[in-house]
Amino acid sequence: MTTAAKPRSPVVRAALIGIPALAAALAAGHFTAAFVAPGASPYLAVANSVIDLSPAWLVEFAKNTFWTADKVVLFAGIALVLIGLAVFAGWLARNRLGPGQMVIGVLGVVGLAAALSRPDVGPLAVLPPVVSVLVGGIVFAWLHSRAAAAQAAQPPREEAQEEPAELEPAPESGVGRRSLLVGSAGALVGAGLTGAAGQWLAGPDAEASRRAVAMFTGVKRAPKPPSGADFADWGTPTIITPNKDFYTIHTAFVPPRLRAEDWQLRIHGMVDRPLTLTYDQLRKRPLVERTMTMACVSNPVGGDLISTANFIGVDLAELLAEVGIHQGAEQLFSTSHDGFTAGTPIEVVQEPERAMLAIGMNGEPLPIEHGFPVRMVVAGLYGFVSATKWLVDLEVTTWQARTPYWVPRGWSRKGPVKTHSRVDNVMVDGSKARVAGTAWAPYTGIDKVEVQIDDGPWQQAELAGEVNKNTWRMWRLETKVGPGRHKVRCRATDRSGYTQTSEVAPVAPDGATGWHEVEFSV
Ligand SMILES: Nc1nc2c(c(=O)[nH]1)N[C@H]1C(S)=C(S)[C@@H](COP(=O)(O)O)O[C@H]1N2
Ligand SMILES: [Mo]
Repeated sequence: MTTAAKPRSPVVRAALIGIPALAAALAAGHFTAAFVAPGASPYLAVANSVIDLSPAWLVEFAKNTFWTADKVVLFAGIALVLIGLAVFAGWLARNRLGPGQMVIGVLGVVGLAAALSRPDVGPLAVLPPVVSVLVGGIVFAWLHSRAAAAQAAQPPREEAQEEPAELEPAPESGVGRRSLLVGSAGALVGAGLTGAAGQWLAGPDAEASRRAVAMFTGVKRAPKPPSGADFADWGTPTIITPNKDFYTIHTAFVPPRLRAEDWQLRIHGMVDRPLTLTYDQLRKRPLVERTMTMACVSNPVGGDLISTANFIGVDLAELLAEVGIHQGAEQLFSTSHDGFTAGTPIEVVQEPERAMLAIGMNGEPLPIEHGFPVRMVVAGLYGFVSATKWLVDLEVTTWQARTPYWVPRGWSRKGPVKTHSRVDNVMVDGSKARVAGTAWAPYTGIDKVEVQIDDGPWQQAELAGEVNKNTWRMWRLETKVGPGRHKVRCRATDRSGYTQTSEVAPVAPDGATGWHEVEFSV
Protein backbone atom coordinates (compact mmCIF):
# COMPACT_ATOMS: atom_id res chain seq x y z
CA MET A 1 0.00 0.00 0.00
CA THR A 2 1.56 3.31 -1.06
CA THR A 3 1.18 6.13 1.37
CA ALA A 4 3.29 8.53 -0.66
CA ALA A 5 0.74 8.66 -3.46
CA LYS A 6 -0.23 12.20 -4.51
CA PRO A 7 -3.90 13.01 -4.60
CA ARG A 8 -5.31 12.45 -8.05
CA SER A 9 -5.89 15.65 -9.98
CA PRO A 10 -9.57 16.47 -10.51
CA VAL A 11 -9.17 16.22 -14.28
CA VAL A 12 -7.63 12.74 -14.12
CA ARG A 13 -10.37 11.67 -11.75
CA ALA A 14 -12.99 13.15 -14.09
CA ALA A 15 -11.44 11.31 -17.04
CA LEU A 16 -11.31 8.03 -15.13
CA ILE A 17 -15.06 8.31 -14.47
CA GLY A 18 -16.29 9.95 -17.65
CA ILE A 19 -14.38 8.19 -20.44
CA PRO A 20 -15.11 4.58 -19.43
CA ALA A 21 -18.77 5.52 -18.87
CA LEU A 22 -18.85 7.02 -22.37
CA ALA A 23 -17.21 3.95 -23.88
CA ALA A 24 -19.64 1.65 -22.06
CA ALA A 25 -22.60 3.71 -23.23
CA LEU A 26 -21.56 3.72 -26.89
CA ALA A 27 -20.65 0.04 -26.84
CA ALA A 28 -23.96 -0.96 -25.25
CA GLY A 29 -25.83 1.10 -27.83
CA HIS A 30 -23.82 -0.40 -30.67
CA PHE A 31 -24.47 -3.90 -29.36
CA THR A 32 -28.22 -3.27 -29.03
CA ALA A 33 -28.34 -1.76 -32.50
CA ALA A 34 -26.92 -4.95 -33.97
CA PHE A 35 -30.20 -6.65 -33.07
CA VAL A 36 -32.72 -3.96 -33.89
CA ALA A 37 -31.24 -1.57 -36.48
CA PRO A 38 -27.48 -1.23 -37.14
CA GLY A 39 -28.04 2.34 -38.39
CA ALA A 40 -29.35 3.32 -34.94
CA SER A 41 -26.03 2.73 -33.20
CA PRO A 42 -25.75 6.11 -31.45
CA TYR A 43 -22.22 6.90 -32.59
CA LEU A 44 -22.91 6.02 -36.23
CA ALA A 45 -26.29 7.76 -36.17
CA VAL A 46 -24.71 10.96 -34.86
CA ALA A 47 -21.92 10.77 -37.44
CA ASN A 48 -24.39 10.23 -40.27
CA SER A 49 -26.55 13.09 -39.03
CA VAL A 50 -23.54 15.39 -38.84
CA ILE A 51 -22.84 14.61 -42.51
CA ASP A 52 -26.45 15.25 -43.49
CA LEU A 53 -26.75 18.50 -41.54
CA SER A 54 -23.38 19.90 -42.62
CA PRO A 55 -23.61 22.86 -44.96
CA ALA A 56 -22.46 22.18 -48.50
CA TRP A 57 -19.28 24.26 -48.15
CA LEU A 58 -18.16 22.24 -45.16
CA VAL A 59 -18.72 18.89 -46.87
CA GLU A 60 -16.87 20.24 -49.90
CA PHE A 61 -14.03 21.53 -47.73
CA ALA A 62 -13.75 18.20 -45.91
CA LYS A 63 -13.74 16.26 -49.17
CA ASN A 64 -11.14 18.52 -50.76
CA THR A 65 -8.93 18.68 -47.70
CA PHE A 66 -9.05 15.12 -46.50
CA TRP A 67 -10.12 13.29 -49.64
CA THR A 68 -11.35 9.85 -48.74
CA ALA A 69 -9.96 10.29 -45.22
CA ASP A 70 -12.85 12.70 -44.55
CA LYS A 71 -14.77 9.94 -42.76
CA VAL A 72 -11.80 9.13 -40.54
CA VAL A 73 -11.41 12.81 -39.67
CA LEU A 74 -15.12 13.02 -38.85
CA PHE A 75 -14.89 9.86 -36.77
CA ALA A 76 -11.95 11.24 -34.81
CA GLY A 77 -13.51 14.69 -34.50
CA ILE A 78 -16.71 13.36 -32.98
CA ALA A 79 -14.68 11.11 -30.69
CA LEU A 80 -12.69 14.11 -29.43
CA VAL A 81 -15.84 16.13 -28.76
CA LEU A 82 -17.42 13.20 -26.90
CA ILE A 83 -14.28 12.57 -24.85
CA GLY A 84 -14.20 16.25 -23.92
CA LEU A 85 -17.83 16.11 -22.84
CA ALA A 86 -17.22 12.90 -20.88
CA VAL A 87 -14.37 14.48 -18.92
CA PHE A 88 -16.53 17.56 -18.41
CA ALA A 89 -19.30 15.36 -16.99
CA GLY A 90 -16.82 13.70 -14.65
CA TRP A 91 -15.59 17.11 -13.52
CA LEU A 92 -19.12 18.43 -12.97
CA ALA A 93 -19.70 15.44 -10.73
CA ARG A 94 -16.68 16.23 -8.49
CA ASN A 95 -19.02 16.90 -5.55
CA ARG A 96 -22.37 15.42 -6.44
CA LEU A 97 -23.37 12.86 -9.03
CA GLY A 98 -26.35 14.83 -10.37
CA PRO A 99 -24.72 17.49 -12.59
CA GLY A 100 -22.59 14.84 -14.31
CA GLN A 101 -25.63 12.69 -14.99
CA MET A 102 -27.27 15.71 -16.63
CA VAL A 103 -24.60 15.70 -19.35
CA ILE A 104 -25.28 12.03 -19.98
CA GLY A 105 -28.97 12.81 -20.31
CA VAL A 106 -28.34 15.59 -22.83
CA LEU A 107 -26.05 13.34 -24.88
CA GLY A 108 -28.76 10.70 -24.77
CA VAL A 109 -31.30 13.10 -26.23
CA VAL A 110 -28.88 13.99 -29.04
CA GLY A 111 -28.27 10.29 -29.74
CA LEU A 112 -32.00 9.59 -29.71
CA ALA A 113 -32.76 12.43 -32.12
CA ALA A 114 -29.97 11.26 -34.45
CA ALA A 115 -31.08 7.62 -34.36
CA LEU A 116 -34.73 8.44 -35.01
CA SER A 117 -33.85 10.75 -37.88
CA ARG A 118 -31.99 8.01 -39.77
CA PRO A 119 -33.97 6.96 -42.83
CA ASP A 120 -32.91 3.34 -42.64
CA VAL A 121 -34.29 2.45 -39.21
CA GLY A 122 -37.73 1.67 -37.82
CA PRO A 123 -39.33 2.62 -34.47
CA LEU A 124 -37.04 0.17 -32.65
CA ALA A 125 -34.31 2.72 -33.26
CA VAL A 126 -35.22 4.22 -29.85
CA LEU A 127 -33.72 1.21 -28.10
CA PRO A 128 -29.97 1.65 -28.76
CA PRO A 129 -29.78 5.26 -27.47
CA VAL A 130 -31.95 4.42 -24.46
CA VAL A 131 -29.74 1.45 -23.59
CA SER A 132 -26.72 3.74 -24.08
CA VAL A 133 -28.01 6.28 -21.59
CA LEU A 134 -28.93 3.64 -19.01
CA VAL A 135 -25.62 1.82 -19.22
CA GLY A 136 -23.68 5.11 -19.36
CA GLY A 137 -25.53 6.40 -16.31
CA ILE A 138 -25.00 3.21 -14.31
CA VAL A 139 -21.28 2.93 -15.10
CA PHE A 140 -20.84 6.62 -14.38
CA ALA A 141 -22.53 6.29 -10.97
CA TRP A 142 -20.57 3.17 -10.15
CA LEU A 143 -17.18 4.74 -10.96
CA HIS A 144 -18.25 7.88 -9.17
CA SER A 145 -18.93 5.93 -5.99
CA ARG A 146 -15.52 4.25 -6.24
CA ALA A 147 -13.88 7.65 -6.62
CA ALA A 148 -15.84 8.98 -3.65
CA ALA A 149 -14.68 6.05 -1.54
CA ALA A 150 -11.10 6.85 -2.48
CA GLN A 151 -11.55 10.51 -1.59
CA ALA A 152 -13.12 9.72 1.77
CA ALA A 153 -9.72 8.40 2.78
CA GLN A 154 -8.11 11.80 2.09
CA PRO A 155 -7.76 14.59 4.63
CA PRO A 156 -10.16 17.52 4.16
CA ARG A 157 -8.99 19.62 1.22
CA GLU A 158 -9.43 23.08 2.79
CA GLU A 159 -6.92 22.41 5.54
CA ALA A 160 -4.34 21.21 3.11
CA GLN A 161 -4.74 24.22 0.85
CA GLU A 162 -4.53 26.77 3.66
CA GLU A 163 -1.13 25.61 4.76
CA PRO A 164 0.71 24.45 1.68
CA ALA A 165 4.05 24.69 3.46
CA GLU A 166 3.01 22.04 5.90
CA LEU A 167 1.44 19.85 3.30
CA GLU A 168 2.37 16.26 3.74
CA PRO A 169 1.96 14.06 0.68
CA ALA A 170 -1.77 13.50 0.99
CA PRO A 171 -2.32 9.91 1.89
CA GLU A 172 -5.05 8.85 -0.48
CA SER A 173 -6.01 5.34 0.35
CA GLY A 174 -4.20 2.92 -1.91
CA VAL A 175 -7.20 0.63 -1.91
CA GLY A 176 -9.60 3.40 -2.91
CA ARG A 177 -7.20 4.65 -5.54
CA ARG A 178 -6.76 1.28 -7.07
CA SER A 179 -10.46 0.67 -6.85
CA LEU A 180 -11.22 3.53 -9.28
CA LEU A 181 -8.39 2.55 -11.63
CA VAL A 182 -9.49 -1.08 -11.69
CA GLY A 183 -13.10 -0.08 -12.19
CA SER A 184 -12.23 2.26 -15.06
CA ALA A 185 -10.03 -0.28 -16.76
CA GLY A 186 -12.68 -2.96 -16.32
CA ALA A 187 -15.37 -0.74 -17.80
CA LEU A 188 -13.13 0.08 -20.79
CA VAL A 189 -12.34 -3.57 -21.47
CA GLY A 190 -16.01 -4.51 -21.10
CA ALA A 191 -16.96 -1.72 -23.50
CA GLY A 192 -14.38 -2.87 -26.03
CA LEU A 193 -15.63 -6.45 -25.94
CA THR A 194 -19.28 -5.43 -26.12
CA GLY A 195 -18.67 -3.03 -28.99
CA ALA A 196 -16.70 -5.64 -30.91
CA ALA A 197 -19.44 -8.20 -30.32
CA GLY A 198 -22.00 -5.74 -31.66
CA GLN A 199 -19.87 -5.12 -34.72
CA TRP A 200 -19.50 -8.84 -35.29
CA LEU A 201 -23.23 -9.48 -34.88
CA ALA A 202 -24.26 -6.64 -37.18
CA GLY A 203 -21.51 -7.34 -39.66
CA PRO A 204 -21.44 -10.83 -41.08
CA ASP A 205 -25.01 -10.93 -42.31
CA ALA A 206 -24.53 -8.92 -45.47
CA GLU A 207 -21.21 -10.59 -46.27
CA ALA A 208 -22.73 -14.05 -45.81
CA SER A 209 -25.65 -13.10 -48.02
CA ARG A 210 -23.24 -11.81 -50.63
CA ARG A 211 -21.27 -15.05 -50.55
CA ALA A 212 -24.48 -17.06 -50.86
CA VAL A 213 -25.45 -15.11 -53.98
CA ALA A 214 -22.20 -16.45 -55.43
CA MET A 215 -22.03 -16.41 -59.21
CA PHE A 216 -24.53 -15.49 -61.86
CA THR A 217 -25.51 -17.95 -64.56
CA GLY A 218 -26.87 -17.37 -68.04
CA VAL A 219 -25.29 -13.95 -68.29
CA LYS A 220 -24.76 -12.49 -71.75
CA ARG A 221 -21.09 -11.70 -71.22
CA ALA A 222 -19.41 -8.48 -72.34
CA PRO A 223 -16.85 -8.89 -75.11
CA LYS A 224 -13.31 -9.07 -73.77
CA PRO A 225 -11.39 -5.80 -74.18
CA PRO A 226 -9.35 -6.10 -77.42
CA SER A 227 -5.66 -6.61 -76.87
CA GLY A 228 -3.90 -3.26 -76.91
CA ALA A 229 -6.90 -1.46 -75.41
CA ASP A 230 -4.68 -0.03 -72.71
CA PHE A 231 -1.17 1.40 -72.68
CA ALA A 232 -0.49 0.13 -69.17
CA ASP A 233 3.20 -0.37 -70.02
CA TRP A 234 3.29 3.37 -70.72
CA GLY A 235 1.56 4.15 -67.43
CA THR A 236 -2.16 4.25 -68.19
CA PRO A 237 -4.63 2.31 -66.04
CA THR A 238 -5.91 -1.02 -67.29
CA ILE A 239 -9.35 -0.93 -68.95
CA ILE A 240 -10.99 -2.84 -66.10
CA THR A 241 -10.41 -1.43 -62.62
CA PRO A 242 -10.15 -4.25 -60.05
CA ASN A 243 -12.96 -3.95 -57.48
CA LYS A 244 -10.56 -3.16 -54.67
CA ASP A 245 -9.18 -0.16 -56.62
CA PHE A 246 -12.53 1.15 -57.90
CA TYR A 247 -13.13 4.63 -56.50
CA THR A 248 -15.71 4.80 -53.73
CA ILE A 249 -17.97 7.74 -52.87
CA HIS A 250 -20.95 7.79 -50.56
CA THR A 251 -22.51 10.03 -47.96
CA ALA A 252 -23.24 7.17 -45.54
CA PHE A 253 -20.78 6.99 -42.66
CA VAL A 254 -20.73 3.22 -42.93
CA PRO A 255 -22.19 1.44 -45.97
CA PRO A 256 -25.60 -0.07 -45.26
CA ARG A 257 -25.34 -3.84 -44.85
CA LEU A 258 -28.33 -5.35 -46.61
CA ARG A 259 -29.08 -8.99 -47.25
CA ALA A 260 -30.22 -10.03 -50.70
CA GLU A 261 -32.94 -12.17 -49.04
CA ASP A 262 -34.51 -9.07 -47.46
CA TRP A 263 -34.11 -6.76 -50.43
CA GLN A 264 -37.07 -5.41 -52.37
CA LEU A 265 -37.35 -2.76 -55.03
CA ARG A 266 -40.53 -0.77 -55.45
CA ILE A 267 -41.14 0.79 -58.85
CA HIS A 268 -44.04 3.22 -58.71
CA GLY A 269 -45.26 6.74 -59.44
CA MET A 270 -46.26 7.73 -62.96
CA VAL A 271 -46.48 4.15 -64.21
CA ASP A 272 -49.30 1.91 -65.46
CA ARG A 273 -48.33 -1.20 -63.49
CA PRO A 274 -46.43 -0.54 -60.26
CA LEU A 275 -44.09 -3.39 -59.43
CA THR A 276 -42.24 -4.76 -56.43
CA LEU A 277 -39.25 -6.95 -57.21
CA THR A 278 -37.36 -9.31 -54.93
CA TYR A 279 -33.71 -10.14 -55.49
CA ASP A 280 -34.61 -13.58 -56.80
CA GLN A 281 -37.08 -12.14 -59.28
CA LEU A 282 -34.48 -9.64 -60.45
CA ARG A 283 -31.74 -12.18 -61.00
CA LYS A 284 -34.07 -14.49 -62.91
CA ARG A 285 -34.57 -11.82 -65.55
CA PRO A 286 -32.24 -11.75 -68.57
CA LEU A 287 -28.84 -10.66 -67.25
CA VAL A 288 -26.34 -8.75 -69.34
CA GLU A 289 -22.76 -7.75 -68.70
CA ARG A 290 -21.53 -4.35 -69.88
CA THR A 291 -18.18 -2.63 -69.63
CA MET A 292 -18.90 0.86 -68.33
CA THR A 293 -16.86 3.77 -67.04
CA MET A 294 -18.20 5.60 -63.99
CA ALA A 295 -17.06 9.08 -63.02
CA CYS A 296 -17.70 11.32 -60.05
CA VAL A 297 -18.69 14.95 -60.54
CA SER A 298 -16.19 15.80 -57.78
CA ASN A 299 -13.30 14.54 -59.89
CA PRO A 300 -10.94 17.49 -60.33
CA VAL A 301 -8.99 18.04 -63.56
CA GLY A 302 -6.37 15.26 -63.59
CA GLY A 303 -8.11 13.41 -60.74
CA ASP A 304 -8.78 9.73 -60.36
CA LEU A 305 -12.42 9.54 -59.22
CA ILE A 306 -13.13 7.53 -62.33
CA SER A 307 -13.04 3.76 -62.85
CA THR A 308 -14.31 1.08 -65.18
CA ALA A 309 -15.92 -2.27 -64.46
CA ASN A 310 -17.86 -5.08 -66.07
CA PHE A 311 -21.28 -4.59 -64.53
CA ILE A 312 -23.78 -7.45 -64.58
CA GLY A 313 -27.45 -6.64 -64.29
CA VAL A 314 -30.83 -6.04 -65.82
CA ASP A 315 -31.46 -3.51 -68.57
CA LEU A 316 -33.44 -0.68 -67.00
CA ALA A 317 -35.16 0.50 -70.19
CA GLU A 318 -36.70 -2.96 -70.66
CA LEU A 319 -37.96 -3.03 -67.09
CA LEU A 320 -39.43 0.47 -67.38
CA ALA A 321 -41.16 -0.48 -70.63
CA GLU A 322 -42.87 -3.28 -68.72
CA VAL A 323 -44.25 -1.02 -66.00
CA GLY A 324 -45.36 1.55 -68.61
CA ILE A 325 -44.18 5.15 -68.20
CA HIS A 326 -46.84 7.87 -68.27
CA GLN A 327 -46.78 10.86 -70.59
CA GLY A 328 -45.32 13.86 -68.79
CA ALA A 329 -42.90 11.86 -66.63
CA GLU A 330 -39.56 13.65 -66.39
CA GLN A 331 -37.45 12.15 -63.66
CA LEU A 332 -36.56 8.70 -62.35
CA PHE A 333 -36.13 9.38 -58.64
CA SER A 334 -34.06 6.65 -57.03
CA THR A 335 -33.72 6.16 -53.28
CA SER A 336 -31.07 4.25 -51.39
CA HIS A 337 -31.66 2.27 -48.22
CA ASP A 338 -29.53 4.91 -46.46
CA GLY A 339 -31.78 7.76 -47.59
CA PHE A 340 -29.53 9.08 -50.39
CA THR A 341 -31.52 10.04 -53.48
CA ALA A 342 -30.70 10.80 -57.12
CA GLY A 343 -32.78 12.14 -59.99
CA THR A 344 -32.14 10.90 -63.53
CA PRO A 345 -33.82 12.20 -66.69
CA ILE A 346 -36.45 9.63 -67.62
CA GLU A 347 -35.56 9.74 -71.33
CA VAL A 348 -31.97 8.76 -70.49
CA VAL A 349 -32.95 5.62 -68.58
CA GLN A 350 -35.42 4.72 -71.36
CA GLU A 351 -32.63 4.57 -73.93
CA PRO A 352 -31.85 0.95 -74.80
CA GLU A 353 -28.60 -0.45 -73.36
CA ARG A 354 -27.75 2.71 -71.47
CA ALA A 355 -28.93 2.14 -67.89
CA MET A 356 -28.95 -0.95 -65.74
CA LEU A 357 -29.83 -2.27 -62.32
CA ALA A 358 -26.49 -3.86 -61.50
CA ILE A 359 -26.06 -6.85 -59.21
CA GLY A 360 -22.57 -7.90 -60.27
CA MET A 361 -19.22 -6.20 -60.69
CA ASN A 362 -16.22 -7.80 -62.39
CA GLY A 363 -17.62 -11.31 -62.04
CA GLU A 364 -18.60 -11.03 -58.37
CA PRO A 365 -21.77 -9.93 -56.60
CA LEU A 366 -21.57 -6.17 -56.02
CA PRO A 367 -19.17 -5.42 -53.16
CA ILE A 368 -21.00 -4.02 -50.14
CA GLU A 369 -19.35 -0.60 -50.48
CA HIS A 370 -20.42 -0.46 -54.13
CA GLY A 371 -24.09 -1.03 -53.35
CA PHE A 372 -24.84 -4.68 -52.56
CA PRO A 373 -27.29 -6.09 -53.40
CA VAL A 374 -28.45 -3.74 -56.21
CA ARG A 375 -27.38 -0.37 -57.61
CA MET A 376 -28.08 1.75 -60.65
CA VAL A 377 -25.47 2.46 -63.30
CA VAL A 378 -26.13 4.79 -66.23
CA ALA A 379 -23.66 5.37 -69.08
CA GLY A 380 -22.61 8.98 -69.54
CA LEU A 381 -24.00 10.49 -66.33
CA TYR A 382 -22.08 11.38 -63.18
CA GLY A 383 -22.77 9.09 -60.23
CA PHE A 384 -24.56 11.71 -58.14
CA VAL A 385 -27.47 11.89 -60.61
CA SER A 386 -27.63 8.23 -61.56
CA ALA A 387 -25.66 5.59 -59.71
CA THR A 388 -27.68 5.05 -56.53
CA LYS A 389 -26.21 2.27 -54.42
CA TRP A 390 -28.23 0.04 -52.04
CA LEU A 391 -31.17 0.91 -54.27
CA VAL A 392 -34.62 0.25 -52.76
CA ASP A 393 -37.08 2.56 -54.51
CA LEU A 394 -37.64 3.92 -58.02
CA GLU A 395 -40.30 6.57 -58.45
CA VAL A 396 -41.25 7.87 -61.88
CA THR A 397 -42.13 11.52 -61.36
CA THR A 398 -41.60 15.14 -62.43
CA TRP A 399 -38.63 17.42 -61.68
CA GLN A 400 -40.92 19.60 -59.62
CA ALA A 401 -42.26 16.87 -57.38
CA ARG A 402 -38.99 15.48 -56.04
CA THR A 403 -35.64 17.06 -55.18
CA PRO A 404 -32.65 14.71 -54.94
CA TYR A 405 -29.99 14.76 -52.21
CA TRP A 406 -27.31 16.95 -53.79
CA VAL A 407 -29.52 19.64 -55.34
CA PRO A 408 -30.21 21.70 -52.19
CA ARG A 409 -26.51 21.32 -51.41
CA GLY A 410 -25.52 23.38 -54.40
CA TRP A 411 -25.16 20.78 -57.14
CA SER A 412 -26.88 20.59 -60.46
CA ARG A 413 -30.06 18.69 -61.37
CA LYS A 414 -28.48 17.30 -64.51
CA GLY A 415 -25.09 15.68 -64.68
CA PRO A 416 -23.87 14.49 -68.07
CA VAL A 417 -20.21 13.48 -67.78
CA LYS A 418 -18.03 16.17 -69.36
CA THR A 419 -15.60 15.10 -72.06
CA HIS A 420 -12.19 14.93 -70.44
CA SER A 421 -8.64 13.70 -70.69
CA ARG A 422 -5.74 13.33 -68.36
CA VAL A 423 -1.98 12.77 -68.58
CA ASP A 424 -1.15 9.64 -66.63
CA ASN A 425 2.57 9.34 -67.21
CA VAL A 426 5.60 10.84 -68.95
CA MET A 427 8.68 8.69 -69.56
CA VAL A 428 11.83 10.40 -70.76
CA ASP A 429 14.32 8.41 -72.81
CA GLY A 430 17.21 10.49 -74.12
CA SER A 431 15.66 13.21 -76.24
CA LYS A 432 12.30 11.44 -76.44
CA ALA A 433 9.31 11.84 -74.17
CA ARG A 434 6.68 9.11 -74.09
CA VAL A 435 3.42 10.58 -72.86
CA ALA A 436 0.36 8.45 -72.12
CA GLY A 437 -3.03 9.07 -70.63
CA THR A 438 -6.75 8.48 -70.48
CA ALA A 439 -9.67 10.19 -72.22
CA TRP A 440 -13.38 9.74 -71.70
CA ALA A 441 -16.70 10.90 -73.11
CA PRO A 442 -18.99 8.10 -71.98
CA TYR A 443 -22.01 7.45 -74.20
CA THR A 444 -20.55 9.72 -76.88
CA GLY A 445 -17.14 8.18 -77.48
CA ILE A 446 -13.69 9.67 -77.97
CA ASP A 447 -12.69 10.78 -81.43
CA LYS A 448 -9.28 12.34 -80.94
CA VAL A 449 -6.74 13.33 -78.28
CA GLU A 450 -4.16 16.05 -78.85
CA VAL A 451 -1.04 16.79 -76.87
CA GLN A 452 0.90 20.01 -76.56
CA ILE A 453 4.44 20.35 -75.23
CA ASP A 454 5.10 23.82 -73.80
CA ASP A 455 3.73 26.25 -76.38
CA GLY A 456 4.40 24.00 -79.34
CA PRO A 457 1.88 22.78 -81.89
CA TRP A 458 -0.93 20.39 -80.86
CA GLN A 459 0.07 16.88 -81.92
CA GLN A 460 -2.41 14.11 -82.42
CA ALA A 461 -1.92 11.17 -80.03
CA GLU A 462 -2.35 7.53 -80.94
CA LEU A 463 -5.61 6.12 -79.56
CA ALA A 464 -5.82 2.61 -78.14
CA GLY A 465 -8.58 0.31 -79.37
CA GLU A 466 -12.08 1.21 -78.23
CA VAL A 467 -13.89 -1.20 -75.93
CA ASN A 468 -17.20 0.59 -76.45
CA LYS A 469 -18.37 4.21 -76.47
CA ASN A 470 -19.28 4.04 -72.75
CA THR A 471 -15.75 3.21 -71.69
CA TRP A 472 -12.65 5.31 -71.21
CA ARG A 473 -10.01 5.29 -73.94
CA MET A 474 -6.24 5.29 -73.60
CA TRP A 475 -3.84 7.36 -75.69
CA ARG A 476 -0.09 7.83 -76.12
CA LEU A 477 2.40 9.95 -77.99
CA GLU A 478 6.15 9.85 -78.47
CA THR A 479 7.78 13.18 -79.21
CA LYS A 480 11.22 14.81 -79.33
CA VAL A 481 12.12 17.20 -76.50
CA GLY A 482 15.17 19.29 -75.72
CA PRO A 483 16.89 19.41 -72.33
CA GLY A 484 15.25 21.40 -69.51
CA ARG A 485 11.85 21.65 -67.86
CA HIS A 486 8.69 21.16 -69.90
CA LYS A 487 4.95 21.19 -69.62
CA VAL A 488 2.67 18.75 -71.33
CA ARG A 489 -1.09 19.17 -71.61
CA CYS A 490 -3.81 17.26 -73.39
CA ARG A 491 -7.30 17.81 -74.75
CA ALA A 492 -9.86 15.39 -76.10
CA THR A 493 -12.44 15.74 -78.85
CA ASP A 494 -15.52 13.56 -78.63
CA ARG A 495 -17.63 12.09 -81.43
CA SER A 496 -20.11 14.94 -81.29
CA GLY A 497 -17.21 17.14 -82.47
CA TYR A 498 -16.81 18.92 -79.12
CA THR A 499 -13.24 19.71 -78.02
CA GLN A 500 -12.48 20.14 -74.32
CA THR A 501 -12.46 23.79 -73.32
CA SER A 502 -9.38 25.35 -71.71
CA GLU A 503 -11.70 27.37 -69.50
CA VAL A 504 -11.24 26.33 -65.88
CA ALA A 505 -14.38 25.48 -63.91
CA PRO A 506 -14.57 24.01 -60.40
CA VAL A 507 -16.24 20.67 -59.71
CA ALA A 508 -19.45 22.27 -58.37
CA PRO A 509 -22.16 22.46 -59.58
CA ASP A 510 -21.77 20.11 -62.55
CA GLY A 511 -18.17 19.02 -63.10
CA ALA A 512 -14.71 20.55 -63.60
CA THR A 513 -13.35 21.77 -66.92
CA GLY A 514 -9.89 22.77 -68.09
CA TRP A 515 -6.87 21.07 -69.61
CA HIS A 516 -4.75 18.75 -67.50
CA GLU A 517 -1.12 19.78 -67.44
CA VAL A 518 1.93 17.95 -66.09
CA GLU A 519 5.53 19.11 -65.74
CA PHE A 520 8.58 17.01 -66.48
CA SER A 521 12.25 17.54 -67.11
CA VAL A 522 14.76 16.12 -69.53
N1 LIG B 1 -26.61 5.39 -51.64
C1 LIG B 1 -25.72 6.17 -52.27
N2 LIG B 1 -25.47 5.97 -53.58
C2 LIG B 1 -24.58 6.74 -54.23
C3 LIG B 1 -23.90 7.78 -53.56
C4 LIG B 1 -24.19 7.98 -52.20
O1 LIG B 1 -23.65 8.90 -51.56
N3 LIG B 1 -25.09 7.15 -51.58
N4 LIG B 1 -23.00 8.54 -54.24
C5 LIG B 1 -23.09 8.60 -55.69
C6 LIG B 1 -21.91 9.18 -56.28
S1 LIG B 1 -21.65 10.84 -56.02
C7 LIG B 1 -21.05 8.46 -57.04
S2 LIG B 1 -19.81 9.21 -57.90
C8 LIG B 1 -21.19 7.00 -57.16
C9 LIG B 1 -19.93 6.31 -56.72
O2 LIG B 1 -20.06 4.92 -56.81
P1 LIG B 1 -18.89 4.00 -56.32
O3 LIG B 1 -18.66 4.32 -54.87
O4 LIG B 1 -19.31 2.59 -56.54
O5 LIG B 1 -17.69 4.36 -57.14
O6 LIG B 1 -22.25 6.50 -56.35
C10 LIG B 1 -23.40 7.26 -56.32
N5 LIG B 1 -24.37 6.52 -55.55
MO1 LIG C 1 -19.94 11.45 -57.27
